[in-house]
Amino acid sequence: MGFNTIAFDNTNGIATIRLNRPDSLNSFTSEMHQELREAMDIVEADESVRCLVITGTGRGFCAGQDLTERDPDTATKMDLGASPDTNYNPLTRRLKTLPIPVVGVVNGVAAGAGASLALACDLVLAARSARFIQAFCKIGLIPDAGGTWALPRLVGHARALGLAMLGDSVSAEQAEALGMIWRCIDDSELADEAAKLCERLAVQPTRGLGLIKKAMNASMSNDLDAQLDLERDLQREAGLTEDFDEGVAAFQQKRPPVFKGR
Ligand code: T3D
Repeated sequence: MGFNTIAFDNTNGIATIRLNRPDSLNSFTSEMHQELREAMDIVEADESVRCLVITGTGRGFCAGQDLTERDPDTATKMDLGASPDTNYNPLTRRLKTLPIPVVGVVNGVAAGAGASLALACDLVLAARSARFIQAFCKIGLIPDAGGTWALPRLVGHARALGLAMLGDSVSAEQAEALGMIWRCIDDSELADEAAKLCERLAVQPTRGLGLIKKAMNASMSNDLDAQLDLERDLQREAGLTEDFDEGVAAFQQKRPPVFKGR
């Protein structure tokens, strides 16, 4: 695939987007956003993809917006609302609504919108040496790309405010303890553990996992009645999948199920 700022792979039901600007810790440029849109188009159009991985090359996961694309001296102020509108928000929305599991493999520092990108993933594995930094406050900005939505929901209001207002570095171990990520893994084991996790996810009942994701995300804003109604509707949908039939048949026949993601 002819990308300059990312690497894209699609093998055995697992698509991988690797941010690939290691010299600037994989910070986001306009070009990278364009390439991410193209990669997401491929993922969304390909029904054989049953798990998406987002990771980074080198010692960083992603250091947020590439600040060399911003001019502090410009007399005409840039509209910084346009950047989320065009680039960050669509990406976050696409990751949150993608009906397959999205695994963030945080290989190194995740700062600013890079931290928000990690938190927009469904399951996050981080190398023990990785760090999460809400760097926005250090340059007078606010957490974007869904950061102010994800953080309080993951770690609670008080911690979210502390992290966002101070911009302190949170180790992967602390992130796991805070409930910000799924697991912190020794650096030397990250690639293997991530591969194992994704291989496992890619043979699960994909449509069921997509519906679980939809229900969990909706629960963030639904009241109990609305959520119960949604569970009913999604269960109805899950019950119509081939994988549900296969799961029940395999249970009754005392054999391992073979799910096709349909
Ligand atoms: O503008 C909009 O579109 C609005 C939306 C904004 C969303 C945002 O993400 S705002 C937040 C932007 N990000 C930051 O403020 C983080 C800036 N980076 C850092 O604070 C540090 O680099 C880190 C804490 C992430 C890592 O520190 P460290 O010491 O491990 O590495 P380093 O030496 O600072 O960085 C290594 C290289 O990457 C360095 O380049 P050099 O000197 O070797 O040529 C550094 O300049 C470059 N780099 C790191 N982050 C960025 C970057 N280059 C451009 N933009 C970056 N964000």
